[in-house]
Amino acid sequence: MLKFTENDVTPEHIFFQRRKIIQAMGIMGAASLLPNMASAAEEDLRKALAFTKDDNPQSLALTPENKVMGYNNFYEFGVPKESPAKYASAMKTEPWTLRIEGEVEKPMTFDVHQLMHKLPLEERIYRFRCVEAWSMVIPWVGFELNKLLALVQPTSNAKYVEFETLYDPETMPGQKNSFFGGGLIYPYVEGLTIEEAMNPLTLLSVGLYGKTLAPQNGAPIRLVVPWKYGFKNIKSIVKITLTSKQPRTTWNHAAPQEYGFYANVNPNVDHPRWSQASERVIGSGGLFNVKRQPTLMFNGYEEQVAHLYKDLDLRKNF
Ligand SMILES: Nc1nc2c(c(=O)[nH]1)N[C@H]1C(S)=C(S)[C@@H](COP(=O)(O)O)O[C@H]1N2
Ligand SMILES: [Mo]
Repeated sequence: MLKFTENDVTPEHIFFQRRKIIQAMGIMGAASLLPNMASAAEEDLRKALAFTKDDNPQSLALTPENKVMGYNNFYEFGVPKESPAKYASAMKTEPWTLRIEGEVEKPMTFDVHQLMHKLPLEERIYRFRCVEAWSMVIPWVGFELNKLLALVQPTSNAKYVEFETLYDPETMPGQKNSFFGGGLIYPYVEGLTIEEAMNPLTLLSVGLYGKTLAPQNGAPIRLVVPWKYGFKNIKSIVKITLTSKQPRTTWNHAAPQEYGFYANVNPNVDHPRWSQASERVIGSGGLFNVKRQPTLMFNGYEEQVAHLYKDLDLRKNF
């Protein structure tokens, strides 16, 4: 997103086709730089979860699981869309603790695997819209963030919620090598207002397609805010801090004129370098006819979230 990379302009069908050709030729590409990290990547070590099903009342067409797990942004594991699936299995996701502190009555440290059994899990089938103008529909499994925040009891000074990804350059090559990591500053950080964090749509996800998250999707726990651009959906979270001031966020810091704090999906406010009026539907069509569809205001969640922004100029606060 920061640099105008090939990924910004490669349509998915070309991407998947090219990957097949590269695989067929037996060329490892960048993997040869990291010989011991690629081998376990194809194995599915995900565990089945117990959860309440989403009836999918709008009959959203799900993005195929292999696309959800094979076309990713997780710059800690490289910028190309296929890199996270290759390298993220090096990340140690067990044990995993999640620390919650700051403007709360009861700062706590949770063992995430215990947490997954403590809070009832539900499936949420949500539209997902990346700022790069592609979209998916993903059956997440998780719990509402507000349920977790209730346990730590935010104080009246809590106006924002800050999230932080694991920092471990030994297993996250993008944190060690700035070129590999897309030039971002790590750890990756994100933030929401307290009202956004408390909204019932806002999910902490621990799974998708009925199983625990694959590392490339942000195992063991990541944020899902379906009315915002994908980069707000921070992965592999180790710390949540409630604050009185608006936190710094990774993409806003990298390119403030292109990526705002709010990052609400909005077809009427274009990215400086491309239109946001429509989107490419990942996994749709055949090789040469990937479907484009109009982008919806707040990604289709206007009814649930528009009230949060009634006093805000969405053009200025993009
Ligand atoms: N830590 C971290 N979280 C991240 C990113 C990242 O590079 N690092 N990329 C973001 C972007 S740009 C998108 S579109 C989504 C992609 O999530 P997915 O790969 O599970 O579809 O993750 C978001 N969360
Ligand atoms: Mo994204």
